[in-house]
Amino acid sequence: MNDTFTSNEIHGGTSTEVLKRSFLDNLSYRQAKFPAVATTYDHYMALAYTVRDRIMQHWLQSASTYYEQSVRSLCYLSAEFLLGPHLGNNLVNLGMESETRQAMLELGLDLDRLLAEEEEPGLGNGGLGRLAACYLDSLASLQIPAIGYGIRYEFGIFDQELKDGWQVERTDKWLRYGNPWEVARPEITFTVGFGGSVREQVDSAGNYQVEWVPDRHVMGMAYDTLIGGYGVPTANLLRLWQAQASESFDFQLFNVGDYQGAVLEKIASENISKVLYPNDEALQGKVLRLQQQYFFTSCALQDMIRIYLQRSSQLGNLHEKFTVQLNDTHPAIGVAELMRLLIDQHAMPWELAWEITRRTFAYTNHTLLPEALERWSVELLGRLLPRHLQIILEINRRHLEGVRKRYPGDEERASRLSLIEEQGSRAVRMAHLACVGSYSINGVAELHSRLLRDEVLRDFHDLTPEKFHNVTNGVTPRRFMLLANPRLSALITHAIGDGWIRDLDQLHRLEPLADDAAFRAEWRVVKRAVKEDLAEKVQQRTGISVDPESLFDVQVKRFHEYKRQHLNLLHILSLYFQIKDNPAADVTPRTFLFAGKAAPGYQMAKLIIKLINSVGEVVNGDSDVNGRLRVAFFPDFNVKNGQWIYPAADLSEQISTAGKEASGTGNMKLSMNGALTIGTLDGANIEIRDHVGPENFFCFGMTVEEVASLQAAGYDPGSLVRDNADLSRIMHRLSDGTFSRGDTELFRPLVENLQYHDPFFVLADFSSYVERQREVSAAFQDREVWTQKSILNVARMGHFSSDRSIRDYCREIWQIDAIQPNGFNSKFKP
Ligand code: GL7
Repeated sequence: MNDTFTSNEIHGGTSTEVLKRSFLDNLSYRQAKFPAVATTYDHYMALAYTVRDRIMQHWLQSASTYYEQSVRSLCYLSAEFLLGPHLGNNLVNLGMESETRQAMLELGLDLDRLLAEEEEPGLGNGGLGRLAACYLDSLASLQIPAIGYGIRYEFGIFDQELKDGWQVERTDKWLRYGNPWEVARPEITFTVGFGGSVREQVDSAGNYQVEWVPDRHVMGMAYDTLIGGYGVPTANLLRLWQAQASESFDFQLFNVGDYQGAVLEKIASENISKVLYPNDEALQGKVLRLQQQYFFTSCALQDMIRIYLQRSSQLGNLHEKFTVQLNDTHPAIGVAELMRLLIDQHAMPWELAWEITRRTFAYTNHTLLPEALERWSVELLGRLLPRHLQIILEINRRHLEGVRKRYPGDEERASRLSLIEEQGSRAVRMAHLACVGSYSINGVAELHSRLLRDEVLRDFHDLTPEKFHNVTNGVTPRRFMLLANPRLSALITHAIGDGWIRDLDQLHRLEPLADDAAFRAEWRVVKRAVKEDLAEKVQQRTGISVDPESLFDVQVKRFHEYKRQHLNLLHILSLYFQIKDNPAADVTPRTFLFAGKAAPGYQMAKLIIKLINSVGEVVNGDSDVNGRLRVAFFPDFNVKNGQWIYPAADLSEQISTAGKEASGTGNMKLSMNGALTIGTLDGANIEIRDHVGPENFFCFGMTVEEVASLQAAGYDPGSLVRDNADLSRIMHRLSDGTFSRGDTELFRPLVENLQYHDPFFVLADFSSYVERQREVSAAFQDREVWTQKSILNVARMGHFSSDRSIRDYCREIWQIDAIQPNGFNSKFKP
């Protein structure tokens, strides 16, 4: 082996020879193993370090350029980053997958086996956290200076197992064997206070001063993960904070001899970054959650100020160098924290601090569900963060003063606009704090932004219409096409070149090929192959064998009643009873694939998972069905498993009640991989349909307006059951033990909920859904036409790249430009 590599080559080269050498060095000197005893995991670690070094070069170059040019940067504050495995993605972004595969091969190793070793960092629940990860990819790929700030949860989203058809949660010990992608930064540590009291005094010069004396301090230590862009020499930082006990506090207790007290205190402090709350779109209102939010937000803001002060001596222009995007209200306490830092720590007058604060933050709302709009009780917030409560009340006083000046006598409006909810026990409305304390407010799809303007945040829209924007979500084509679906990507690149990977609108060039029979045949070969791959996985994970020739009908997402997995089930049951009535009926063979986690405390969602498995047991085993319908639940849906599933879908189920799904992003991942959508006019479905064309999209169900008028008129789901023979039989059979081994109680809560309440209008949309599904079945029989539609879906999905979303944010909101790292010498030309 060549032994004359320079340091630059050892850490940055991408030839097969240099990769082998770097890998072996890392195996020895970082992993401390000699080849004879090294395990597959050691090999994975050595390769991960090898790859990380390559990104490190890009990061050092990017960071020094940002520093020299004192650029304007984005800080993306998010309680969740659902990253997914790094290794494969980094190889793709660095363009070194084939050299790496070859290098491993020459060392007798199989790259795919090493890839399978990685524990994915599941630091998020679902769409919101995964969106943050897609945005990091696009920010780096578009060369936008940015830092992601969040929490280094020791335990991420739980692993899901199934026992007797029920979800069982297992702790996600993702850090157990170490994390080669992060760099610990003990030198970047900040103190965060909690509790205590606020002392007010007038100093000798007559200035009024406020001092917050917390009764507890926690340290936040930085862990950095490098995020490299695709095909560019740019890398940005994801900086996650880990909670640690503060030593000074230890010492106090040790000194008075309370050893045990000190240790307990240490444990309590470190609990802050221990575990991700597994609830998506529902509040628990737990004090630990507020501690997490304040903890990472405070660390992030302190870090921004530290970075800013490296280049400047006064904070008056902070908002020119940094803009902070709040990913939902989870970091909204940052508005009060920045005020506190500027006023109490940097002696700034209120008016100037407020000017800077308001010009620093921008707020994205991600949900309309009332139970997900964060409210913290004034009592709890005041106990944990007394100084912040004081600041929030003062912000509110000034805000309401302005409101009353503008709308004299309109006290109802003032109370609606207040940061404090006064009904019941008093609570701080975090969305209101975010609206008042920011220069921009945006929704995540056109419909969602409209509903924010017209309903949820209507009074704020009246007050400051210029703040409102829409930025429709997007997903990264690097992870969700190139990495997840290499076969389809190769076919596309062969047809139109590889420009689409950075400029997804170029997929339009596939359009004429939809009419090319030979291309359609190749498209089907690819789809068939990825369906075979998935069928094998399904067999391994569930024991259920599925036919790759059947229509793969896929609903993968978190379990929630508004997402209506149970509507999908009702359709399955309708088909099943149709076969039972007439076993010779002509049905299009389908594989119904479900995957997704339910919040551990969400009983109804867990019961729906159980029902899917119970229906699967009966349907899959019924000889009348004879394999024409298969129902499978793929356990532990996460990014890794998603990458298997998205490419193989024929039909994408996006069937939420209109007005409930803010955007959805799985809808984009599936359509980009050639699935046709059956969907409601909800969230981004509407824009997807507009782009791919209504003739290539199966739309059904009530509109937002229709839902609202049905609700207003008085909705009676029971009458729908009585009037529809199909539906009454299904409801009856769900209760008579057919799917519960004779147990007539098991599914009663679900059946009764639908029959007597049906808060998400499942039964109201049932007929329309079943009718559309009939068209889907018919359409799938004509494979040529179906393939044409599949190609047109992909060709017209360019708009839903997260690159487009990030460009929108940069142009309309952040006003940030791309920066080329200077002086770089590698295959990446700056
Ligand atoms: C969500 C929305 O439910 C989802 O529709 C959206 O695509 C996503 C990203 O904007 O944000 N809001 C939310 O609280 N969660 C989401 O996934 C958990």
